[in-house]
Amino acid sequence: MELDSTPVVSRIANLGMDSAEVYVVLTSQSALFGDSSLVLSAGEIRDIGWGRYWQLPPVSSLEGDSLTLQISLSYWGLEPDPDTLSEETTITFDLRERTNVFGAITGQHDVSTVPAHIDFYCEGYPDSVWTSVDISAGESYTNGIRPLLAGSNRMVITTPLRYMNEDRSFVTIPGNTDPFDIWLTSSDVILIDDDNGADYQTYIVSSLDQLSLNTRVVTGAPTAEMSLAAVERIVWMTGDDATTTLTTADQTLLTNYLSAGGGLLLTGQNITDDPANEQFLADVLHCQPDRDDTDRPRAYGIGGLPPVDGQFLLLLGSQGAGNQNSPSSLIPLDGGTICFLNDTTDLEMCGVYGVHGLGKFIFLSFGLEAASGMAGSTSRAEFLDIALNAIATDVPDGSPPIPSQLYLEPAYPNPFNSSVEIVWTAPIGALRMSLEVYDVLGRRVAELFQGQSPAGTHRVTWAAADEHGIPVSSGTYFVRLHAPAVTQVRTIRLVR
Ligand SMILES: [Ca+2]
Ligand SMILES: [Ca+2]
Ligand SMILES: [Ca+2]
Repeated sequence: MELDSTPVVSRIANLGMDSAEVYVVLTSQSALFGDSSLVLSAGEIRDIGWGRYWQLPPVSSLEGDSLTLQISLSYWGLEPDPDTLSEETTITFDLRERTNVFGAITGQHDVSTVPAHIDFYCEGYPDSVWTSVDISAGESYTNGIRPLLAGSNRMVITTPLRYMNEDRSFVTIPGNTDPFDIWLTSSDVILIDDDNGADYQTYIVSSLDQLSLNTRVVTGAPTAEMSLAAVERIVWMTGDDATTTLTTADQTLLTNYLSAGGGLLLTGQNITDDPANEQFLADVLHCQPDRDDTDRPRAYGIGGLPPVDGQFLLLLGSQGAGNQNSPSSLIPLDGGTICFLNDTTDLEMCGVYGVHGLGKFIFLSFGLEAASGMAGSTSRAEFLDIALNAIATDVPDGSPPIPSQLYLEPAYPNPFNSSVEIVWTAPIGALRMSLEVYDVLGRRVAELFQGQSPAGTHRVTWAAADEHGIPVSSGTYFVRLHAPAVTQVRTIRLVR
């Protein structure tokens, strides 16, 4: 019996001037071996199993353009043949092959590059960061120190709060330098999920989603490093937390944010109850504490006031968080205008709005997450729509118009059974581009388009066959649109 003569694929991962990290992966499983694993040796013996990477000891003293390794493969068979089989395999690496990415990250607020942190995850290492980079304004990046493995990789981009974070899959091709140019989407609203670990933010998120707003959720209070500069609107919720609603650092951050022209909707049933918040409430939100628990789960918007006119929030019911054990009341001070009462006859007040510096705020001494929208009351989404418009300010952001861009649409259907439609749009002005399909090992499977794309929307169907017309097997593939300074990838899955 003989071993499959080509059971290994190998990769150079970290190629320095005189050393290299070499990875080997077993990929072609002969029926002969069933579920068993091979043992692979190059100085040491390691059981690596099918489809898994194995890192050889670092190779040093590289010379020339190639590196040749002798690898012996051994198999201890139990079935059908109990004998040990072995075979020598030679792998030659082209040391000129390395996989790099470079690029820039821009967003509509900034003419220059956006400062962003990128974590790269490599195929075979989906759970640990392969390499990271911080891209500062005006810089691009080439990861020459730790090239990525060729294959299906992923980049997670953490951006300033004014943008949405991004999580993208992309394909790197051995020997290529792959460009990325990422255009970030602005966040419409920042939700500060400061409910001390509870899940009440889900009620607010679902309502913001109904309004089709790009919501960036920050878990816990923002750190000093998270720049609120040019963030237009914040919803800050403290849930039923009673001990750490707003820290001194939070108060400073909110004060500076409002002074600079931000818009704030602050909501929480115990914010006024903490004596540590009293000075902040008086100086910035123009109110003072009243009772810590009114026992009235309702809020009536005062007629004629733009932020709340005619609204009635019911803080009971299964469509809300059901967490209002202690809605508080407050008393407005100079500069604060009352906007919510918790009863139609009583005059206990539970909402105030006003300005501080250049900014606008609405403060609710109850939890908006509990507003259920039931029994004819105003829904959370309706209230948020009105409130967020009321606190919107004109933050100057110098936005240039969004340029027309090449765009690869999500594939449909996906997963697909026999064929999939790929759609892209191209801006005015002929662009030379390619549209190709790659497998998870980074091998090109099919070319769908090559040349100058006319402006407009274009469609092409891929019938799940390779360049020789031979059907490809089930699995994950990547559609890659590539043009100067543009690379976009869509993941598709073939299920036969
Ligand atoms: Ca939470
Ligand atoms: Ca807090
Ligand atoms: Ca309270």
